[in-house]
Amino acid sequence: MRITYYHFSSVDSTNSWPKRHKVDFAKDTLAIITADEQTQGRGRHLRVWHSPKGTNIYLSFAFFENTISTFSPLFFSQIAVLCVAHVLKKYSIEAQIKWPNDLLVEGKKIGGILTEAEKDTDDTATFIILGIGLNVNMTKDELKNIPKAATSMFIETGNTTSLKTLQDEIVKEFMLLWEKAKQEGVTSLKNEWLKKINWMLSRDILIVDHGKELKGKIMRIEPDASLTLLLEDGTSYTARSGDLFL
Ligand code: BT5
Repeated sequence: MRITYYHFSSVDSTNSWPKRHKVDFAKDTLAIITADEQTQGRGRHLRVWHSPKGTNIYLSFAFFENTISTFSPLFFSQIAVLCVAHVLKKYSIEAQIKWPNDLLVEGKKIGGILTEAEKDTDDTATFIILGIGLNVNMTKDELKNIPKAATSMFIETGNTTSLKTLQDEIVKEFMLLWEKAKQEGVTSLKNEWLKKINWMLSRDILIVDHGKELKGKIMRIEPDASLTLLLEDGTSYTARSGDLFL
């Protein structure tokens, strides 16, 4: 697959930019969009992703995947989160995955994945955008602007990290995992994802799914990332998306 890089010193969002330029992308090309800052960095459900200049990774992979592919957008999201976890490990940072795809270090968020997918007009391909936000050199003071507990590689290791090196490592690892999935199938990657998320089993949680608030204990998390809760009234509920509060 050909790779085309787009780098911006400033962009609204590395996910929004490829969405606007979708028609310009070739079907056999992987576009990698990076930026020094995002002026409208987004989390899920249009939440703000804090994206100060020159201090963090803001990177999106954008590509077309044939609709008959066995790799779903959600599976790519699992690859993306594992990829970042592997790269963090090279810097001696042990990250946990919080459902569905947050990266935490001891309960504090260090990164997140925003996965978006649009069917092509002729319905033969899906345009997938995987946005990775990773806090790299953010200081304690800068992290104070984030409403929830957050951390950065700098806070965890005491060292500043080259953004360029880190970006190259993320791209390399992502390509490696994608190739592995093509060669060996999805099972081992999904199992690794499950292993990294299994710490959440039996936890009492609250999920907000499509506006509904559900309290219960996590009974199962499946390889396809669906999560089953045992609710307080004894019934069960399976969620495929939503916000989870521990
Ligand atoms: C996510 O959303 O965790 C997905 C974040 C994806 C960001 C990347 S950056 C490159 C690409 N371009 C974009 O525009 N987005 C992607 P969510 O699970 O909804 O979490 C959002 C919540 O995380 C916010 O409501 C804050 O509480 C918190 N937050 C915001 N900025 C943060 C940061 N820099 N570090 C840690 N937590 C943050």
